[in-house]
This record gives sequence, structure tokens and C-alpha cells, in this order.
Amino acid sequence: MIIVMSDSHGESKIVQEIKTKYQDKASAIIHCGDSELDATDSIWEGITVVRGNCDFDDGFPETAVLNADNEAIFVTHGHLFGVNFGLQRLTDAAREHNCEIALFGHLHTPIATIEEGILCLNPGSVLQPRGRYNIKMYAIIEPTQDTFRISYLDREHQLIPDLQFELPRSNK
Ligand SMILES: [Mn+2]
Repeated sequence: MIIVMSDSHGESKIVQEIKTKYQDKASAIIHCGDSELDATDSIWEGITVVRGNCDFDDGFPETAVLNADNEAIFVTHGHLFGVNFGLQRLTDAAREHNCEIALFGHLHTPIATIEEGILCLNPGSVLQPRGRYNIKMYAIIEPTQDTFRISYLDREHQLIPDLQFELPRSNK
């Protein structure tokens, strides 16, 4: 179970709440940037976090690669990879790092799609949702042998009915 959140824009409470809720059962907790917190904040112990375009603390890395649930995962905020204009540069970067999962934020809107065999996932924003789904949210990825099970949850940790997916792996 991989927990993904992003774009908390100054609110630490929800980051801490998600961390506390999942730290004993998730194999990874990931924040895709624009936390606007300090990189040295103890809240990041046990969380993989990257730097967003609104993070002025350059102590955050621009990208991260980690392994969780036997999956190699590439994490970046997205602004440096042009995600406003498509996912090609993101998938290219994930492939360069031999990752089958690419996590990003920046758009504040949920996206879960397989592009060229790579799961590209945006967890939405836990504070400032944009686009069709006006819900503050985060995401859970549960990899299986043949699929990625993806659930989006609201801030009350309830499943969002329209945003539950099981995406087949295309290259296994
Ligand atoms: Mn943002």
C-alpha cells in the first residue's frame, strides 16, 4: 500500500494526519511537493517528499526514486517536466530511472493513467482542488501482479466513488 498526497500549500495538519493514519500499514508515504513547509521539519520523517514550484526551501530534492511494494517509483512535482502540456517528459524520466510508477503533483487534479507502460498518477491536492472534481483528496496505490488498484479518498478518509480504478499493467 503506497500513500500519495500533494500540494498541501502550508497546511501541516493534513500531512500529519495522513502520516499518523498510515505510517504503520503503508510501505511508503509520498508527498509530491508544494508543501510550503521547511525541508528540515520533523514531519518529513517517514515521508518521501520533493520540491514544488512554491517551495522556497532548496533542501527538498527536485526528484526522488524509491522502492515500495516491490515497485520502483519516480516522484517529482511536475513543473520541471512540463506536466501542464502532457506526460511525455514525465514518462521518459521514469523510464530512465527504470520506474514503472511516476508520481507528480502541480495540477491539483486527479490523474491515473498508464502511458507507455508507466503508471502516471497525480493524487490531486489535499487543500486546493482544481478542475472537475472539487474535492480535497489523496490517493492510495495497491499494486497487484496484473494491475494497479487506485483509490482516491477525501479528507475524511472516505473513498470517492467516481475515483476508484483498477488499471491493467500493459507490460507484464
Ligand atoms: Mn501547487
